[in-house]
Amino acid sequence: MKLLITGGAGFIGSNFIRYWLNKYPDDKIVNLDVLTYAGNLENLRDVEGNKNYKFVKGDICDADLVDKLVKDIDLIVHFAAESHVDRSIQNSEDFIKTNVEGTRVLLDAAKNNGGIRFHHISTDEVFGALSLNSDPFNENTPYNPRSPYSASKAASDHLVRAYFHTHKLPITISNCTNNYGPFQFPEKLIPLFATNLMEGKKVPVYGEGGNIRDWIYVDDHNAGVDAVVKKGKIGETYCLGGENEITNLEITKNILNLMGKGEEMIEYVSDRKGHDFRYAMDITKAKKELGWEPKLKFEEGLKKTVGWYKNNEDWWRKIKTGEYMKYYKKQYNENNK
Ligand code: NAD
Ligand code: TDX
Repeated sequence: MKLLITGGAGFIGSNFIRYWLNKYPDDKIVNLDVLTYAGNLENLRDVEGNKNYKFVKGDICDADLVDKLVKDIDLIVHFAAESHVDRSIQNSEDFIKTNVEGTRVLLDAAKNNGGIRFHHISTDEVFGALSLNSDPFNENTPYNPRSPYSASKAASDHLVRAYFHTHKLPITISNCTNNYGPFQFPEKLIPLFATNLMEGKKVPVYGEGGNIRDWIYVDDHNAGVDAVVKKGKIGETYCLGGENEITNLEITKNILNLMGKGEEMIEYVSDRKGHDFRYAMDITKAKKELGWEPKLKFEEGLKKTVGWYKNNEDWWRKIKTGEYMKYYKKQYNENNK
């Protein structure tokens, strides 16, 4: 099987490529990534020599390029997105371009080339925000996105379903909760806090730190996507999650603990605008229909992840100083001479 992975140089996409090539070593992967600030080829250094792996630098909004690339593809797994809520609050333009228009371009290429199997990676945030006592989201929860990021992801989910109903495109969608693990860009809570502490900086907790997220280890998410792709019903959506709700303040204390630091390193800062209070996912459908469930306990996963950031200072320091942008442009040009 030959797969087109979009956004494979980012956090989840790069972990997914590694996961897939390990599990299905005979499959071929083309990774299409434009290398925004979040795309980093160092995330894939260990697979770049694999004969079944090919990187293409390009934009998912480039219809001609995408149309050419999908010609001999059996499965598209679409990760590429602008993914950071805070950035979408500052400026939503790229979120609409990549998340909505980019998804439209990919869907048209899949449709115009014989109806290629298409899996769309989405998020729990499309469902809105929960209060403390409400039931977790499930596949039937009405959409109610509240940030420009989640609104753009919701729009893309609707488009994907529309291509199924209108054009019979063989699609599936997975909506997952907050991922954590190696190679996550240090703007997101867990890597930002771990790396700040290694730099001797404080950790900025928004508001009072009472907001709740459901965290899943990235390879548990990837196993879920694998299960949907192999066993999911065409046209269906599957909710994936870690069954692991925790407040931001509890996570912060866990990270401080793992780093041997005290609570004086917490800095309470202004709250995120429109900050969703709680996300949680009911994953009964994925468990029953796919036989999938998250495996790694959060305590263990967090320890492993913080340990990874401790052991990979070179990776995140180059990102935090901006050096990685120069380095990777140079490396890319050299590889493609
Ligand atoms: P990320 O920001 O780490 O990576 C995104 C990747 O997409 C980068 O490599 C970037 O260069 C690439 N990209 C962006 N715009 C592009 C374009 N126009 N053309 C080609 N490539 C482009 O994101 P992530 O955290 O790995 O998230 C991946 C996907 O999973 C996204 O669709 C996101 O919405 C979804 N998701 C993320 C989480 C999470 O907790 N991180 C949870 C649920 C769903
Ligand atoms: O500095 C911070 N301080 C803080 O208190 C940051 C960066 C975050 N937070 C809070 C905001 C959230 O309640 O921590 C929580 C997690 O924040 P993020 O790591 O930015 O993730 P979140 O906004 O929950 O969105 C993530 O999960 C769903 C991903 O970034 C999305 O791409 C995914 O769809």
